[in-house]
Amino acid sequence: MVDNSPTVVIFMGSDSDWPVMGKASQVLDEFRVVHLAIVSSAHRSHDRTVRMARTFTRRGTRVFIAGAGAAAHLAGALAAVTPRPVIGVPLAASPLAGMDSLLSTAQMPGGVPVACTAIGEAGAKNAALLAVQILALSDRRLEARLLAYRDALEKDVVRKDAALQRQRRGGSSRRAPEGRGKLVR
Ligand code: RP5
Repeated sequence: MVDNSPTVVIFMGSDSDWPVMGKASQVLDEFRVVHLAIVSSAHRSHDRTVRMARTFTRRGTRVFIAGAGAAAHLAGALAAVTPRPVIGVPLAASPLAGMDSLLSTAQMPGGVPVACTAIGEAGAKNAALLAVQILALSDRRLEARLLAYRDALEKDVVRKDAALQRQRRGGSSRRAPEGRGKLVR
């Protein structure tokens, strides 16, 4: 969903980050959260990034998500100029495979926090879910969608476990699962 006063803005340091950060956008779409995705670097277009963060803050954006790789200062640069929560997603974009961006995103000095998720796709997805959780604090309908999502996650695990148990019984309902421990649902 695209809007001039988006509830969430996803910043990316480069268009090369989109294949991963698109997962965050997909989650926000699923939860019907109005958002924008923008390419703007903390280093290559610093002034523009700061200007945009200030403009979106003024327009009412509630949460910022920042995905960047290598020396990932994007989330920190946003957090420096907005009082709104900033969630950083470290990306694997250099020979250090994301360890560089993980540390440069997470290791903020005291006083200017950034919430930091896992490296890569799981982190992008979780950044969006965390944003939804923050928004759900003051939105009961969003909270209901979140609870339904969690419920679906659990059902999926139960379904997968049931399939595993069927497979291990080899079709017989009387044989116990083999292996070191019995799997319990
Ligand atoms: C970071 O450098 C970007 O966030 C990206 O992850 C990485 C590489 O950028 P490109 O060289 O692909 O533009 O600033």
